[in-house]
Amino acid sequence: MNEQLAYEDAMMQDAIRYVKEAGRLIMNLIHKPLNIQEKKNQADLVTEVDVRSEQLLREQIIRDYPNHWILSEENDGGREDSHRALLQPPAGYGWIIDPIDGTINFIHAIAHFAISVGIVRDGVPICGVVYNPVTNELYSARKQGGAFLNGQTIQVGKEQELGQALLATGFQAIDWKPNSVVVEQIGRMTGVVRSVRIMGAASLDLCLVASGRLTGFWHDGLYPWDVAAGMVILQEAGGAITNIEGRPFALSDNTLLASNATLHQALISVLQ
Ligand code: 2AM
Ligand code: CA
Ligand code: CA
Ligand code: CA
Repeated sequence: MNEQLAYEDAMMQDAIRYVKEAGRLIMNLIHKPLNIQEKKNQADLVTEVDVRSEQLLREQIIRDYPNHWILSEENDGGREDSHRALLQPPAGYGWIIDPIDGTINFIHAIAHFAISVGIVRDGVPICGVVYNPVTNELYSARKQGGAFLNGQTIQVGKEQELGQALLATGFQAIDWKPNSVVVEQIGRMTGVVRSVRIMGAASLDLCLVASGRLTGFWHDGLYPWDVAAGMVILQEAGGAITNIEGRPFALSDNTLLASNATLHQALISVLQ
């Protein structure tokens, strides 16, 4: 193993330790009364647990990697340019963190939320770790190193027909409002694919595609911390990820389609 690979492998092992640590914190607090605050609207919520999970992750990274930059939802999400912050990403290594992805599920005690930690080198996501502390499912991947669920190799599904496809989507995260374009897209999918789910945690939804349980996932208006980790896991599992026009997905993109690759073009045709 060359020096850079060994360094990045060590970072990924550290990321796994950090998310497990944050998972323990979340599980210790899950049954306590939650202090819930609205951010931009009634669907944009943050709890004390999100904030404490993020603090714990940031402290560990700053201690072990003081020269790396960090982008995290509760720290940076209020910034006007937070969604576009990665148009010109800083050079070197950076960590992109969602301390609880699926906060609404967490608040409603639905076991579909995760801690998501992506590692970026010169703007390119190279490692991803996504951990669901309730089910104890840990997804991880390093570029060209394969994708894993609790240490076992995972791969995208083999569906070749839209009629066999199970998809997930979610509501536009930025400027959440009723009757968004996704309602119309779901309408077009109905009767074409097997079914459509709205699970509510983008990082995990990408991992469900990576592990072959979902065939595809599309979503508008996500932020870098929703996607940075999951996209590496998906790609390493053989999946495709683009924007809705079919161009390679960038963290600053406003639209996203992830799939088992086989049905990618067919899904773009239905969505466009
Ligand atoms: P979050 O739980 O970390 O906020 C739901 O479809 C997905 O969109 C989740 O991954 C959710 O992440 C994300 N999302 C990001 N910003 C959001 C917002 N303002 N309102 C609702 N969901 C948001
Ligand atoms: Ca949020
Ligand atoms: Ca999120
Ligand atoms: Ca979050």
